Parts: sequence; C-alpha cells; structure tokens
Amino acid sequence: MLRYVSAGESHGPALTIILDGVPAGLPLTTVDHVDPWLRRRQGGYGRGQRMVIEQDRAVLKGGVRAGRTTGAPVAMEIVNRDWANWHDVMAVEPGGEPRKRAVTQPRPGHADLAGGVKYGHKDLRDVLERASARETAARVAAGAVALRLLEELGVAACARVISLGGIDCGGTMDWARVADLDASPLRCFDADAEERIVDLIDAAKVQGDTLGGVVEARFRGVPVGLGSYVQWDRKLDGQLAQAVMSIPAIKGMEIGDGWRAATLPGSQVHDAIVGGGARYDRATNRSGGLEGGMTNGEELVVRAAMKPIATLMRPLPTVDVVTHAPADASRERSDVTAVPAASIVVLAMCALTLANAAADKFGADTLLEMRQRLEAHRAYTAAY
Ligand code: EPS
Repeated sequence: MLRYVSAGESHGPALTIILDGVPAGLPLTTVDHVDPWLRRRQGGYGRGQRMVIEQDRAVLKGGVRAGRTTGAPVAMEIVNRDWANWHDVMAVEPGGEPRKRAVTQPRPGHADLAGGVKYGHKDLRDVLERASARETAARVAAGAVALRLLEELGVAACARVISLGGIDCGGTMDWARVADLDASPLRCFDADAEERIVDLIDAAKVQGDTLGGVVEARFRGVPVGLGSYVQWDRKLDGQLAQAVMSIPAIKGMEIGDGWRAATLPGSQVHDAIVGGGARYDRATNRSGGLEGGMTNGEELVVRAAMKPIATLMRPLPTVDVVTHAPADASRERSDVTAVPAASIVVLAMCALTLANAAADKFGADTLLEMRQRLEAHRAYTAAY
C-alpha cells in the first residue's frame, strides 16, 4: 500500500512529505522527477505574489540512495522561502502574545470559522496556515513520485485546463502536444479562448474578485483491472473521488462523461465492446476508462470543478470572532485564480491513487518484481 501524509504550515519553515510503500529500485531524483512538477504547480496566469517569492524544490530526506529508492519510506522537504518574512509571526517557541498578524475575521468559503470552532482557536491564523492551498505543493511532490512509478509501468499522464471563469478552453485532447501545455499560461490547447480568459482574469483582479474553473487529468496505458467491484472501499472511482475532492476548493469531480451522462439515454452513454479473437476494443470512451470501479484499459479521464478562491480583495461580510461585531472578511495575500495549478494537483492526487491501486495489484518489494507481474498480467489479458 502506498500511503502519503504531509505536515507543515504555509508560512512555517517547510512542508514535510512522507510516502510509504514505494518499491525498491525506482530511479528517482528530485531535479529530474519532482521539481519539474513543482514548477508546473507554481505556474499559470492569475497567481499572486507568493509564487514570485517561492521557487519550490524538493529535498530528499529518506528512502533513496544513489538515485534509487530503497523500499524505505520516501521523505521529502520543501522549504518555504517566505518563512524568512514570517519568523516572528510563526515562531514555534512559547511567548509572543499578543500575537502578531492575528486573524479574527473569518473568510466565507475558507476553513477559518469551522476550523476555529473545532480546534478552539480565536487567532484563525492557526487554522488558515495549515488549511492554505500551500499544502498542495506537498501533494504534488508525493504525486511526482507516483507519476515516476507509473511511468516505469508504461503509463503516460497529462494535466490541462478545460474551462476558466465560465469560458471553455478545452479544445481537442492531443497527446502529441502535451509538452506545449507547459508553455501555455493557462495549460490549455485553445489559444483563442486563452486570450479571452487572460482578459477576464485581469478584470477580476481589478474588481478584487476570484475565478474558478474545470481541470482534467488523463492517464493512458493503464492496465485493466486496477481497483475492484467486490467491496465499496476498493472501487477505484470512489478512491479517486476521495483523493480529488480532498483538494482545497474542489467542489465536484466526474469520470468520463460524468454529469452529462445523467442527461442522456443509455445507448448514448455506454461504450460498445468491439473486436474479436481475444481482442477487445471500445468504440468510444464515454466511461472515462472506468467500469464497475475498475480500470478497463481505456484512457482514464477525470475532471474536477474548482470554486473561485475564498480570499477576496473586495471581501464578503463576516463576523469578528473576538468582538462579535459585523466586519469585512480578512484579506490575505492570494491568487485571482489557481485553476492551472489545480490541474497539476488533481493529476498528482489521481497518480497517487493509481499507483496505490497498481501496488495493490502488482504489489511487490521491488520495481523489478512489479514489472514482471505486470508483464505476466499483460500476457494473460492479451489471451483472455
Ligand atoms: C499558495 C500559497 C498561498 C496562497 C494560495 C496558494 O500563499 P500566501 O498565503 O502566502 O499568499 O498564495 O493559497 C490560497 C489561495 C488559499 O486559499 O489558501 C500555494 O503555494 O499554492
């Protein structure tokens, strides 16, 4: 089993990542395999000042020797460069009361109020520092290791933006152009729509507002039979939903045609099985590569809806948790939109889920054993 946990605050010294269950023998360096994903997460038009300060890099702290995983937990750290500006506010030592830069005016839509009530904080910074989407950098570092493992198993991945601020920019999926997405300010294939969206983001910034959108993660080369139908918590669609819905600001997710499928008759929703002679193909891939909670060998297509970021420069009404007087919600430095970044985070979380399912099916102590089992599975599938 692949298990991921993280720790660390947005303006604390660092984010700490532990990934347990990575097989031994996986070639892994942060420079080649993790940092490029961290860079992608930092990018995208509409990001705020924080992304100017940070140049996220992962430092391996355990589980790797001489560029190969050992089978021990993989530990990584991402230093927060902004920590240098927050020492006095975020110091771990006792003292420092009254606290500097205390937050008492909870932002609607953020974890502030419910988190303050739940953990008994009146300085809501104790909540927002961990609830901050900064934590998604840790997810991406862990996801990058999962992507590395999936790559070794012959799985290719792509993250892109489908719409932003209500403007569609999906265009046609094109695996040959996946590298171009890194050069696109919005990680999309439609350059015309992109220009209009950039204008929309500029306008939202002037208005002190924020924008959401829809992102997509795709995987191809996924073996048949990851996940299972036999028990509710082994269904891969359910596991993907947990992984994706846990990302800050994600409010919906779908697999394949998803919500649209609910509006169509069954004949236009399901994918005809074609072929012959132990060869099974699909005429379409409306199910997005998942049937009965299992991968079916088609491309896995997951989409997620991100709401606009809750920190508004023109804030919504709130109530101060100390004075109990009506107030404007607190303003923290933030992004106008982080939808392109969210595509990378969704990809990372799906990769962790898929890698876990692969470890479950082909599970082994070493990458070599895992590949041998995958090869045997491919031979069996081809003759089924
Ligand atoms: C983020 C870091 C944060 C925010 C943003 C995403 O840094 P700071 O609070 O210092 O500006 O820019 O977080 C949020 C929008 C949020 O609501 O938490 C990051 O690393 O992605």
